[in-house]
Amino acid sequence: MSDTSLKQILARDPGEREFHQAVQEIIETVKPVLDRHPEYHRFGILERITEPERLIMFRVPWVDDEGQVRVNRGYRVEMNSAIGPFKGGLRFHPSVNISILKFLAFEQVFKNALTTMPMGGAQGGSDFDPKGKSDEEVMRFCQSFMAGLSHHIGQDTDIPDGGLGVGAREIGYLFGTYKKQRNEFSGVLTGKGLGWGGSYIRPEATGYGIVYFAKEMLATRNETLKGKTCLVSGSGNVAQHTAEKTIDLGGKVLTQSDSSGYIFDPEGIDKEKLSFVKRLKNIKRGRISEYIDKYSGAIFTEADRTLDYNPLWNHKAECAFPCAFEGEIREKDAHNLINNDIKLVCEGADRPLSSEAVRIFLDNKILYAPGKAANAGGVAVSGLEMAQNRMLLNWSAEEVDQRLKTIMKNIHRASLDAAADHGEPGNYLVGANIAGFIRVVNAMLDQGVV
Ligand code: NDP
Ligand code: 2IT
Repeated sequence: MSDTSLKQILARDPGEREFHQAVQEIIETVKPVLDRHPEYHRFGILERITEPERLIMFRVPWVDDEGQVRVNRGYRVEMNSAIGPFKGGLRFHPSVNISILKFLAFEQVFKNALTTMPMGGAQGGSDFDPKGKSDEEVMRFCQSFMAGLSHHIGQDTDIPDGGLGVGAREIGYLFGTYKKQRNEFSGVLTGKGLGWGGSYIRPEATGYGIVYFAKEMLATRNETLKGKTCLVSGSGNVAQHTAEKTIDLGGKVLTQSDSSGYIFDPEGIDKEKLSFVKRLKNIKRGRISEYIDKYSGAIFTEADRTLDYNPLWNHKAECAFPCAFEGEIREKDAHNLINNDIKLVCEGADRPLSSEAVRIFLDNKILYAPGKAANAGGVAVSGLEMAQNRMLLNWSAEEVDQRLKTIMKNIHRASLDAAADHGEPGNYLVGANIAGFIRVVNAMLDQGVV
């Protein structure tokens, strides 16, 4: 692809910063593949793969507890269905817009391809902020959101799941509305409750998978997580289960955070303390600062958005797992981590590192994994949930966990092999992008210009 056509792709949607960054990264890293395959250019692969197959946008009106009418926006970006029906999460957060969802959906295409399961890529969501809303408000919002979305999805068409701001509670309300509207009990959503079609280990899968991936990375240097100090950001689904599996494997977790700040516990967050965090965030829906009221040895530091670094990443540790939000490790954070002798940086969230931070870790030969490889365990177990729904049965937790371990091992191997094959040994970013890209592109070529 020439620079001119990249410019043309980007110029079509000016201002879509997040999407442009994701496209540019893929195009740069898959260049060795493009050079080997001139037919990709002839069949317009890059022009097609960067254009959503369908983009749905709808009004989401709902009534708050004071009787006021509120209006949010709902979206679903159906990016690519070359290898299977559209599949990917939903995000409810005030920052949600088309650019962010196009970036997430674009990443999802390659992430899902890495699992080798038949799942295309999509992402959706709303600019609704669940924080501070009552359960009833969240329910009314979810019902209206699904009323707008239900006619565009289905178990053979598009299967959403949760994501940032969308957990078990929201999936329950969304599923209830879909079932009522369509008169159909199907596997249209994943992340369902265990008693009504959900899979064991789906809530844990993203975090557990991240740690299984990190374990594989460390093994390439004959190391393990045992005794390693670890910084984990976030305190939601991904952060909690990343911390849990790290503790299981003998690591020492020092931090958790939310949008208001972070806690540092020099003695380590053990299983009991983590149960407190889970209750605090999942049931009480409280703030992470409340941790220090219970565990006085820990310190809380309030978030300061005027800083160009995050002090969470300035503690000495061997492993870093950013599991909260995009762009949370910037250039200065990367330097701070390296000055503190970091060994491994494994992305739990979707693109939590700035491009500069990625470059710094790669230049310094730090073990670095991109989210699309490391956090693919979540969507992989969603795929297993779909398989179980089709068979009308439930595998045991042990069976799902075993399959998850194998999938993460395979993604790790495929990323390393693709990196080595294309002259970048040990570069998981290049390897994951190429391995995912090749699978999707081969399917697109087989299916003609559609
Ligand atoms: P949750 O909503 O469960 O948790 C999100 C966490 O991030 C919360 O602790 C939240 O704090 C914190 N957070 C939100 N915004 C900011 C911010 N601006 N600065 C700092 N912290 C912030 O979401 P998940 O754990 O599910 O998702 C986390 C990341 O992982 C996202 O990037 C998501 O796309 C990605 N992901 C999720 C998967 C899943 O299966 N759930 C699968 C793969 C990727 P607060 O409580 O204050 O809002
Ligand atoms: O970003 C992600 O991979 C998810 N939010 C999970 C998607 C899914 O369909 O399980």
